[in-house]
Amino acid sequence: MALETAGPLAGTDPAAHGPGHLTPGDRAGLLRSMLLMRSVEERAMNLYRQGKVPGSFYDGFGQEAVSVGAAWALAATDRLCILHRDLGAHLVRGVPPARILGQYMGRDGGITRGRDGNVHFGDHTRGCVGMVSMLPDMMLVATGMAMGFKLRHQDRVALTFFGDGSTSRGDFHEALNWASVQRLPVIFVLENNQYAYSTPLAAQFVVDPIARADAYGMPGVRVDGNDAEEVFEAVHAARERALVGAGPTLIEAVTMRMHGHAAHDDMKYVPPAQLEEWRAKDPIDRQAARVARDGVDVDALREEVRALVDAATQEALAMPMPDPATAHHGAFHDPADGEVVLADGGEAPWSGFAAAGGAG
Ligand SMILES: Cc1ncc(C[n+]2csc(CCOP(=O)(O)OP(=O)(O)O)c2C)c(N)n1
Repeated sequence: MALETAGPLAGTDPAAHGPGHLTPGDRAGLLRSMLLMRSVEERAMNLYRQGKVPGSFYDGFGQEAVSVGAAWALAATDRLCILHRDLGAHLVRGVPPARILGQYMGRDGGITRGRDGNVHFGDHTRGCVGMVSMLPDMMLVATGMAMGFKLRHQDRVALTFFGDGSTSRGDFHEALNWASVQRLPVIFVLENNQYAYSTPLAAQFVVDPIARADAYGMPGVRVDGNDAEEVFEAVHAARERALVGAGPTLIEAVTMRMHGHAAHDDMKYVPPAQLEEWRAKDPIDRQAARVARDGVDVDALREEVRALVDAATQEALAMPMPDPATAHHGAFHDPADGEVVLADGGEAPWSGFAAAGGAG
């Protein structure tokens, strides 16, 4: 099957969608985005080990289905707060892998042009809001954006990812409460990957966060976070709900952090049996099996992604370091820049699914 089926027009014919909403092209596109995420992150880890990535390196190995499945359900005009395990969302929005690798290496061609290292970035021309380090402040940012959409009577939603560790902070409760009181079009995607750095769930909370959704008067939906299609369906339903003014949804995607917190963490605190159990539920293997049944040549897809990341790596390595004389450029918004306009007239290389529903 041709990869173009994952392009912007693939989902624009509502008749092409089955009861599960996704076309075969979408399903292959989900796999391709997950492969791309894993491949870019594996390459970045190699670059880190070669001393080319300053600081540490954070990845989402094993969690690819969450960011890819969620981002796939959004329209071009929606906004996302993307965190440190969610590279797939940047890729679904069409951020070129070379710019991401350049970002990790602090190059001038990276998203922040060398102003910030690794995961604190977002290409706002593609609706991606760069994260700040303090967790989970982005829940409040997403809530604020949703408030703006509501006040302007716009048919748009905001989505934010956050981790299980974030649920112990006050911002989590403030965001859920305000979003619910105001019936805001915001989707909260909790990425429950079993650990917050070295803290296991049992030491994090007594009541599962999904039960707290009830306390704030919004639906709480738990999904298999290693199943991109299940994540997609949950976010799609939450988006439909948000657009009719019914308010926010809390989605808990249950998954596993298969690597350490960052490259410097050997995660000795994780029992090997737990890792083995989750390795058997790898989200990419699962989607690959499905897509192969649809008749897609998965090996060719893997090869295409590998070649793309090879080329992106060379492109990123050729990027110069930023000129120190420009360090202050872009520190403040310049009104002369005008309003942010979506790249490519608002198109991005995802399914276009949300537009197909007429809600985008
Ligand atoms: C308020 C705050 N405290 C501590 C940190 C340092 N820190 C960064 S990531 C992290 C773990 C977060 O765990 P979780 O929210 O479960 O997300 P995960 O890393 O597992 O995806 C910590 C403690 C931070 N960034 N912000």
